[in-house]
Amino acid sequence: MKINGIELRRIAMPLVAPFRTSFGTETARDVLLVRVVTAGAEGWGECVAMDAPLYSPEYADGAADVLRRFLIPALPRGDADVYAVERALEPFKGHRMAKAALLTAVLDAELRESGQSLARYLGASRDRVPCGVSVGIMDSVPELLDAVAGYLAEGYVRVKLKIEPGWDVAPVRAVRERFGADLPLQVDANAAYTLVDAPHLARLDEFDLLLIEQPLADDDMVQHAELARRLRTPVCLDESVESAAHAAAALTLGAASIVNIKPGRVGGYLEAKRIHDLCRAHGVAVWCGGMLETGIGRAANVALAALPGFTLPGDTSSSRRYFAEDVTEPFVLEDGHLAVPTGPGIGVEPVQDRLRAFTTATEWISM
Ligand code: OSB
Ligand code: MG
Repeated sequence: MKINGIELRRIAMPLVAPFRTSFGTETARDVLLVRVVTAGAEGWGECVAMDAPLYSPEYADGAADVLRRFLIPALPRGDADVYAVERALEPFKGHRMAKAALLTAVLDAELRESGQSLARYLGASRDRVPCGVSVGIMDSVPELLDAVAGYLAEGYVRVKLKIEPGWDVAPVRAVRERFGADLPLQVDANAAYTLVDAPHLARLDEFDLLLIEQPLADDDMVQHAELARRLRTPVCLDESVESAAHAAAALTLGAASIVNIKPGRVGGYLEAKRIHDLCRAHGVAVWCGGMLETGIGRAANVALAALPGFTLPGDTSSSRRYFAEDVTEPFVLEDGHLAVPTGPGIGVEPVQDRLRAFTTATEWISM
């Protein structure tokens, strides 16, 4: 496959409601899209970097910069497949979200040329995936209970509560009391605690949570292992795992007994699959995280979540949980599940007039 050119496009997508985490409040997604044009197809990738470096060091403007300055100029000239492109990007440290967007667009184009779906290419074993919902920090517990009740009425099969110091035991207790012991429930701290908080976090043990996600800082792998020994709630890592090597270290150290896989965070779907394979071989459950993606990123995540090792519901919610209008045809929850796209590549395209309406900037780079 020969790449003729690449478009970097920015779209502004208002969220249906503010999404608050321990690191900040999002009211809109400022998304960088990558479109790779080949002789026979075009492929899409969504960069999950947010507009500020609060979840991780990457941010949308930075991702666009590293793409145009280093990653796109390093692409192989002439015939190349996604593995060759991945190798060409390897010398550049970090910037995994930028690399993931470019690699996904390349892979999408490659699969569209050959007529194969991403799900089939990755080795999906299911045609629909069970969906959880990630619920932000609210101003009050009654507000939270209303939000959770609404999501459960829509059919979500698992609830994740965002927590931070001052918003942890009380909201979890309230949700357990109102919705019962059978609700699959988990929490995500986005690195808001330190090991000193271990006795406090152990107070969550009585609520039989599926897991606690990223309680400590991104680079506190050893301390996560220590914390895991002090909690009954299983520890799951998100921010700390940027590669299969990190996942291997986490499993060896006992820093995680469950892994959240976000393809953007780990540098794309090839690396995401490697983490899945590693964890599966060790009998460690994985699930597919989310970064408030549009339908473009969501389509690819749903394909990944259909792999056999994804044994816990993901943060792969319906389009309407995020956006009044998505840039693709919306993903709609049916009986708590999303259908895995079956068309070539990621299996969805932007709807042209919506794409135009959301676009704030475009840039074309010829090869
Ligand atoms: O930590 O999983 C996270 C959203 C943005 C950044 C980080 C995270 C999240 C979510 C929402 O939890 C997941 C989603 O619904 O896309
Ligand atoms: Mg998380």
